[in-house]
Amino acid sequence: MFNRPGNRVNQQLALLSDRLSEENPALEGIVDPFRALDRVGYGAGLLDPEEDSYAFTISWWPMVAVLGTFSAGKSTFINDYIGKEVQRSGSQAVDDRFTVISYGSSEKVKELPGLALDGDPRFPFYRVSHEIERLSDGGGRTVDHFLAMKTVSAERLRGRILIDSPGFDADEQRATILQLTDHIIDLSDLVLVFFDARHPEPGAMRDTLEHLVNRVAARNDFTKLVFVLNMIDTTWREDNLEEVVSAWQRAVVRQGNATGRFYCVYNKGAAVEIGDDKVRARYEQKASRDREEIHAKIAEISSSRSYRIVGAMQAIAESMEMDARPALKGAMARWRRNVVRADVVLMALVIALVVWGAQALAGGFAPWLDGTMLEAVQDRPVVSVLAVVLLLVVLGGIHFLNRGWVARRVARSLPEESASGNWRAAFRKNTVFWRSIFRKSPAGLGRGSVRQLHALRDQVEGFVQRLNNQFMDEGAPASGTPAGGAAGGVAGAGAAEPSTESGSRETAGREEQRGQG
Ligand SMILES: Nc1nc2c(ncn2[C@@H]2O[C@H](COP(=O)(O)OP(=O)(O)OP(=O)(O)O)[C@@H](O)[C@H]2O)c(=O)[nH]1
Ligand SMILES: [Mg+2]
Repeated sequence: MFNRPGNRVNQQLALLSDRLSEENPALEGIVDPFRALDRVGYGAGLLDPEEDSYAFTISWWPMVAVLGTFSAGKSTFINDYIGKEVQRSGSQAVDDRFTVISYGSSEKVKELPGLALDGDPRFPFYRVSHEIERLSDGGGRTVDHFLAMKTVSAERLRGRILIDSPGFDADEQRATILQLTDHIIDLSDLVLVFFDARHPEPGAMRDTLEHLVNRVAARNDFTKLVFVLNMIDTTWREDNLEEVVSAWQRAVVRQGNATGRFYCVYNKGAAVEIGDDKVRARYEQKASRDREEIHAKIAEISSSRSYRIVGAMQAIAESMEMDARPALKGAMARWRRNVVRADVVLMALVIALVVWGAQALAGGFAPWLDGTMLEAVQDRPVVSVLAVVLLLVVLGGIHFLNRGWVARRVARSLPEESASGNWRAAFRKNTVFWRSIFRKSPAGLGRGSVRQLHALRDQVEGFVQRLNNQFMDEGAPASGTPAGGAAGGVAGAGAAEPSTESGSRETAGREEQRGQG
């Protein structure tokens, strides 16, 4: 009602705002334009104010997933990157679930159950538990079996999420883990696939290659794939790094991926002692150069994600005006045409029936024409009025039944989920019984709303400027290089954001709301 979000939605947006001010201040102010966009969506019936916000259809925090074979040093790499012992590491298989690591204000690592992720629209795991329950191989497993969350105060976690994963082994893995892996690859901006230089032969990494490499290759997402051969220190005695690397690259390429980047690194703290000074210098140089490039890639995704959020907001506003509005108008026209047609046919039938009944009652048309029946009618005013009222009720009833039938048929052709929201619910809002079938403009999407959408899009332009300034000011400090692809981020604005599992958007309104503003 009144185009305001429900309490829960309101709180979640406030939370989002808070987190942005802490981690990505350049984007903090964009929550208000999102709220304004939501108001138009609520008014049009495209969004359910109790459940939805356009802000929830976006993954706000860029995500880096670290996947790969068992004990390949994934957790060690993550700890080193963050600069804190966030994850346990060990020579045995350690991780059996995905750990989502994000920024928190506490210096100590805080562990939260996976459920914490599920209810939080800041994360791309929002509402993932329904999905997990559906997928999980019986036994009533919950989201906590598959996902954990850790937060800690670390500069490199500001404004981004890292995901550590269990070692990849398709045979062993439950279907749910595999599905989650797919989900995570979909949502991630960058996927680091770790391999172990101790076992670079194709057999040892078969599952990883088949599942991870193939899957991503099949989705044309190559650019976000980074292949990392870790623990190269272990090859120092043979000093055959080139051989190991090329065998590994061949195996990856054979799996259908020739476009991902390849890096070779090792972790100094965990490495074996490299006994030869020359070899050590060479290895160190290679590893530190590659490590820096990986870190730069991680830094880059934050800026491009920021641009994509701004772009997504513009894309939503545009889709409301250019897609939803014309589609609703078209649906309303079809509804109107078919209701009128059905009305004419059915009402003609009823009237024909009445005429036939009248002449049958009088024994032909003559008594009606010469006035004898009219006198008889005038003698019985109550009955006559009742008859007329009855006729009107029947005709009215037919009209409203037609409206309902036709509306249901037309509604079925409209999607419930789209970038601009639930078109079906928005259409239903236009067909409630008190709205005339002759209205042309969709409820809540009149000229006033369109002007508002334009104003919002203009306002968002300002954010692009602000982001440019921010990333230019930042240069390439701890957080890395500014986005080379910044402009590309904006240009790619139309590209659909991976949407979170948004629940069904049921019809929002019985309230008629014209374009507010
Ligand atoms: N030689 C060497 N050992 C490493 C390196 N990185 C990690 N290790 C060791 O390898 C073992 C496994 O490391 P983890 O970081 O736990 O590996 P992981 O990929 O997270 O393992 P899972 O979570 O069990 O799949 C640990 O004993 C680490 O100390 C490296 O660069 N060189
Ligand atoms: Mg691990």
